[in-house]
Amino acid sequence: MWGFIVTCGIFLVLLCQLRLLSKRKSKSTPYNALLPNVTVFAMGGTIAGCANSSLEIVNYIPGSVGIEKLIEAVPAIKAIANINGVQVTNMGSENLTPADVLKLAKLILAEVAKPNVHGIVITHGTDSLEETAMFLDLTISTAKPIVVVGAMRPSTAIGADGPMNLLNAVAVASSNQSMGRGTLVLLNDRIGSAFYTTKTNGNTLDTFKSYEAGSLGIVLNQKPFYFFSPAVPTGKVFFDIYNIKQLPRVDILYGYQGLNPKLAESAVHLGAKGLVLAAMGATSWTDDGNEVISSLIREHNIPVVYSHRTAEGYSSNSCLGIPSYFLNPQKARYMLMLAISSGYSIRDIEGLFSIK
Ligand code: DAS
Repeated sequence: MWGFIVTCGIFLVLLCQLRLLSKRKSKSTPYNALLPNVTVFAMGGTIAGCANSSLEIVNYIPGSVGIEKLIEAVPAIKAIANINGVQVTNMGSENLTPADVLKLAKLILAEVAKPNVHGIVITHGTDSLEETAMFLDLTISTAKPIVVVGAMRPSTAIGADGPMNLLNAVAVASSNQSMGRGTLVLLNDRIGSAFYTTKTNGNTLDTFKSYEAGSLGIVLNQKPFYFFSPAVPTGKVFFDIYNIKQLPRVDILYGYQGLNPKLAESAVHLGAKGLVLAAMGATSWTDDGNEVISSLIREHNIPVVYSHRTAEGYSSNSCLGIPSYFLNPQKARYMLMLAISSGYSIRDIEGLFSIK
């Protein structure tokens, strides 16, 4: 009798092990040599967010789901590429720092150097997505596709946009048509350049736009369609970050009626090595504000970039400092940080921003 019970027990344990093994096997789909290899770096954000109801799209916890689960939630991905998921951080992107972005860029540089890696996807919160995308566009010199993707609804929501955005991002990163275009931003079926695409709306699915440059293309049924041949923004340069250990502090000051000119002084006293102004109109700053700016430039020889608080527009050279031309403040800031890190003079920085 006891022999029979023990035999059954061993049989049941073996059965569970087999089921578990088969489940585990189904999770890690076998490598397919016919497919491209795409590495997905996960940073967190709404795409990895969870709410306590499928109706909730405002109150949720970003960065709750790991990259493995995000990939498992879209089995169709494995028919497009072999995926290697890397969890770098898992947080709301408002809390990412330049140090996090520098670390990510160095991980990507190492990954794109591998001959068997065809493309890169970065899953990211949308609030500061355009900043990370800009930094990667200025530091990852490769023809391989680099695609930054996010979502405007948490993964638990009805009609969550994350799974389709992730699927499309992998499709874009796997396509030869995406090569030689710099870092790309993909949400809501649209492909935009990292250099010009910005978040225009705090809530809607179609929030990422580049008003002046437009989209580069769209994705339909996991196939990218581009409006132009591969090209990169006029005058775009690359910065070598291999020896950069820490980025300098550069702060952004917002322009408004009666702005406090002393804030610029405080920023410099608190360690800013450069300033970016979100100026009114093209490059308008108050007279008393400009007096402080010009004394800071004189006394500290710091670069001050005049960008614009307007969603669109062109900050030309009719200002005290360095006009940002088409770049918005948050994008101009990373370009200025990299220029300072690379030892650019103020005159070099003027040339960097000017679109010939
Ligand atoms: N949770 C915010 C973020 O991480 C918004 C988002 O991802 O959509 O940026």
